[in-house]
Amino acid sequence: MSTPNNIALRAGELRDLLNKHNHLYYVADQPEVTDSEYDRLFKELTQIEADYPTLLTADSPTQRVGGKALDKFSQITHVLPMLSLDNVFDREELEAFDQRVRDWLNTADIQRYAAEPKLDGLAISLRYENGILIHAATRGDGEVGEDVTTNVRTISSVPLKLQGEGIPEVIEIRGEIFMPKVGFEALNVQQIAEDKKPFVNPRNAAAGSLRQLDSKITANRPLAMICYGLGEIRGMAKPETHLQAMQIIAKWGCQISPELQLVEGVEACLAYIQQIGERRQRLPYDIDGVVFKVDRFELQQRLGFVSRAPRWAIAHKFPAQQEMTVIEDIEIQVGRTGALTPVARLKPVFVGGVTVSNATLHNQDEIERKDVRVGDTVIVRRAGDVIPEVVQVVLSKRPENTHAFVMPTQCPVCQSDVERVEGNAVARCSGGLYCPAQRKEAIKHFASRKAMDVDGLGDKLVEQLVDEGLINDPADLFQLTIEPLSNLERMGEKSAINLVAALQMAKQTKFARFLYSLGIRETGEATTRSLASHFLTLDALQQADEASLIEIEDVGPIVAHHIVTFFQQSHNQEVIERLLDAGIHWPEERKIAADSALSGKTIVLTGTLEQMSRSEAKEKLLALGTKVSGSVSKKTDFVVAGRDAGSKLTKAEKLGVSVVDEATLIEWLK
Ligand code: D41
Repeated sequence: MSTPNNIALRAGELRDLLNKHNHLYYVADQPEVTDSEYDRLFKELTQIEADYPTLLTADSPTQRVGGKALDKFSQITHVLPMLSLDNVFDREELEAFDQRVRDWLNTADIQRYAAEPKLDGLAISLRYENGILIHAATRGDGEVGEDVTTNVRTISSVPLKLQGEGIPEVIEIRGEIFMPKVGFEALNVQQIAEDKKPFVNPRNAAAGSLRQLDSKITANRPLAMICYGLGEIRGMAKPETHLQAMQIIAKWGCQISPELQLVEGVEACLAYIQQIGERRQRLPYDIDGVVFKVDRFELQQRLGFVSRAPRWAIAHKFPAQQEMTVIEDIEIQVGRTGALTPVARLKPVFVGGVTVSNATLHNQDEIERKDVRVGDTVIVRRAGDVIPEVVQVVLSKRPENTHAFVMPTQCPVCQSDVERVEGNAVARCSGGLYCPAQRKEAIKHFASRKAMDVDGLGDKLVEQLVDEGLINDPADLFQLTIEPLSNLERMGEKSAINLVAALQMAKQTKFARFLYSLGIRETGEATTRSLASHFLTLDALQQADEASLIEIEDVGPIVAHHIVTFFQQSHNQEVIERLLDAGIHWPEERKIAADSALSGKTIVLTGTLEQMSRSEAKEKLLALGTKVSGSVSKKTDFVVAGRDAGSKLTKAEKLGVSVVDEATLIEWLK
């Protein structure tokens, strides 16, 4: 049956009207119709869509009520990674950030920043194609997030369709989903009335609401979104500044921060922090700091990012919050590398929005310095998402008969000797992988999200698997079968099947992730990524010596030593072999820009560059596949000589090495 034209037209008209009123009500805060008028239009559209299902579209406001419940969220790979933000906590660190920006750009000019409060919620990316919201994804690990589209569609301040002029073919709009304070209070009143557990803070409530598989539940939660950035853009010229970009998306109907403002120079940044700090309690949402972004996109582009955090943005967090409580016990945790960490068990206390019952005491030196004892009343501090720590003991409240704490000389888990290297604060269990605690931590790390990302294999389950003797190392995971798994406590056949399937899925990975998952000491995400893109294959890396490892970005002698030692150990070799035999694989790594004309050339930068800093030039040259060296030799292909170049230029001329000027360098980089 074909749909009458006039009805299709009316449906379109109703959608546009309802979307407009929705925006006026939730984003602009200037309603033009009464609630009952809105409801009447809404009912009319619902009826049309029920009668003519082909007229139902993705941007229909009727889709805001939630849809069918999901089994699980599927994954979405971000076309452009969602970056993270570095933090600073005081004036000095903020000045250092501003200085780094200016050094990199090689300018003395006062920098202009876009400033806004840092909302305490969840980062989300919205993808609009021809103005229609196609999907919404969580940040996840920055590369891959979860598809929460049906849930996000229920959020009133998220436009289902962008309105107005110049809407591009594709645009990704990024922002924070949060729960306003008022909504949070109301939700908790309701939770308590329904005999359900209240949420600890608005952030948890927002996260819990967004991760509902049943979007009908999300639809009833008071969530909102404020946009702060862009991802992929197609079919539109990128605006020149962040502020312009935000003004454009605001015109299309997106909510942007009402506090968004330009500030010039560090003093103005500090004044902004002060101003927002004073109004913090009265803002309708929780914030945990202020974000500053270099306003000009061209400069953002030049600044680039280091291991997922842009050089052009910074979060200034508000000072940590502190509370007083009592230490009930001090326990020792054994980490992945055997490090023993004393942890204070606290009388639970509410600090900075969450209840804290543990705080790290770091190590023996720290305990001695602060003289922390069981029974002491202490001040606990929690800054942002950092692990809570004990700041100081309130000596006037110390009870009688307390004892100074001493670190054990035997590992509390495996009884191996505890070793402490001269000059190193960390005490370590010498048991290595004999120690069940270290084994457990190694496997947890292996399965964790940034590593092999085994869905459903959480910390508790790893502990259970090791305790039950089902696994001893990461490679054992891939030998697990459904039968023994389903017999575990709190595990059914369905979860067992899911786990085996998730392990199967995890076998397809990336080289850098695989390296990260091995848990080589002191090698984090950034280092393993550099290792992967430098060595390209596992064989090449395993054969590398310390001298060649030190050549790599952010690898120093200590890390190089850890890497070599790791691959020398026969136990590690054996586990790696079994992992590969189990079918772990990754796509071949490719050298970046292997085909550029400069690829493989050795270049030396000398003298002062006018248009950029040497660090910026170096990074860009490296990206073209060149080697950038610090000294001139016969092997040097080019010397780039800036102003006042000295001995390196003389040497180049003596050796007959080609010398180019900054203008040529800029040509190359284009
Ligand atoms: O309000 C926020 N939480 C906020 C987060 C913000 N106002 N701006 C942000 N800007 C960025 C960049 C600079 C990467 C576009 C952010 C975040 N990122 C962010 N949130 C979570 C991870 C990163």
